Amino acid sequence: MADNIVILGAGESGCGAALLAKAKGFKVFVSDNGSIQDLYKRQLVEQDIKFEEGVHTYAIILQATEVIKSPGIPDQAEIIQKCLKQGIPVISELEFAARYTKARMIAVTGTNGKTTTALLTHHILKHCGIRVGLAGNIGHSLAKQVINDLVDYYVVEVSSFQLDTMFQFRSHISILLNITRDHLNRYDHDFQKYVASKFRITRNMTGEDCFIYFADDEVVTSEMQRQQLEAARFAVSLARHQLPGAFLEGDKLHFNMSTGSDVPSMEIAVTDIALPGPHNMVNAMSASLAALLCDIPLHEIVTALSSFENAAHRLEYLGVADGVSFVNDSKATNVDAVFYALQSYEQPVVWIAGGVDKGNNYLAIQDIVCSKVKALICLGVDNQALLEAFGELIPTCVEANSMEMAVALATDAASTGDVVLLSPACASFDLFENYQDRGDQFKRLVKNKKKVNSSELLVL
Ligand code: UMA
Repeated sequence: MADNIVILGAGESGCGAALLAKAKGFKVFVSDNGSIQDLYKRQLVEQDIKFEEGVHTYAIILQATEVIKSPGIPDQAEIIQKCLKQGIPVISELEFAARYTKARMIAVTGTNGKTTTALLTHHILKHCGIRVGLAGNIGHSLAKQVINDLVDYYVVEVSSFQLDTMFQFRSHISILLNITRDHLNRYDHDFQKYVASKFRITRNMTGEDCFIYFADDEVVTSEMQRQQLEAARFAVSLARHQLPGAFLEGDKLHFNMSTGSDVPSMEIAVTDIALPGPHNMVNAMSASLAALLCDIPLHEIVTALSSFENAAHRLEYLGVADGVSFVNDSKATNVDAVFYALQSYEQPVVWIAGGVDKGNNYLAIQDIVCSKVKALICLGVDNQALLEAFGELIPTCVEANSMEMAVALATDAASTGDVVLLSPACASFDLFENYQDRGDQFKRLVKNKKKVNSSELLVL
């Protein structure tokens, strides 16, 4: 076993890994080439863990018997390449943490929807009295939780960055929601490499484990044909009935846990689910299948689904002002997320979009934009790509260079019954600190809108 652990990056994952490594008696050194947040610095000092910041001292790092890398550090980083060249294993915090728990793992990945699905799965299990932790990309270190290890299950949201350095990690239930183009700068702009990264979620699964996947995603299903999957498969579909699995038909979700078509399906009404849009039906079916596989009775799942509150900035309903609904979807930083958002509304949409374009292909959402969007407010420093894609197609296209201006223009463009949707398709770093800041500014402005009758606003 490795005895000299070096941790690269002292954010949530690195700090958690350091605390666990220390608790397990390893010699630990943490190196961060930026500045370490006070919160994390305090935790390291309290546990007497040695660290450096503002630099990676190669002479110390290359003494490691094992390196735990934060997901934000790319494999191509010089320090990682040097470690690998010297034969030092480089693993993720999740890989390290999983060695020290006997709890069952429910791992959730996908390009979009993984946070909602992880939250939903965790909510259902918790609602039913199961001892369950929530960890991973969602923002909570798994390693930190494993120190006391007080639960029987962990729901772990896993990003491709984390999967890339996971080798022995075995999940008992894996959920793969979808795979679309994202983060390709970390994958040599090779989509297949990103697909392979996502499929690492099935690595080490045995015949006793269960793989829940979105069967309508052709990227997922064609890769499944190339992979040797031991785990039992559960299909989720909006279009077809496949056994075993879940599918949407009319206003009901149907669940069949066996391959026998003579067994009547279990049903949940769409109206029992506190989330809008077909993509959320996929999330709800996936989370419910995971819960059924944990032997949770259907009626308990229904109660939990109806009481679920999603995280902020994800199709977050802000309420109605002057007959117009406002929705904050600031987390939508790619075109697929916008597609899902637009799919969720029947009413005409005033769409606020824009920011730092990560190479978006707007053609992919042209049809749905044309059918739903009556006005586009381009919010960004450089709105060229959006204007080129939609300038000729949408009746009203205007530019804004602040959230204040965007909300004012959107309000002017909207009529009673419309939805004003902030769903940017872009990163936020041109005008905002991050997507949370962008969403919070939007929420604040909607709340403060002078013409708003404040009693009409539901959540702010
Ligand atoms: N750093 C170095 N050397 C480098 C580069 C960075 O030391 O060469 C340091 C930075 O100075 C910083 C630290 O590494 O202090 C940051 O590491 P990190 O970015 O991995 O941050 P963590 O706080 O550990 O957060 C990570 C995930 N971050 C990323 O994947 C970029 C968090 O996901 C996750 O919540 C957390 O671990 C706990 O598991 C965030 C994310 O943006 C939310 N994820 C991406 C996404 O959802 O699209 C994948």
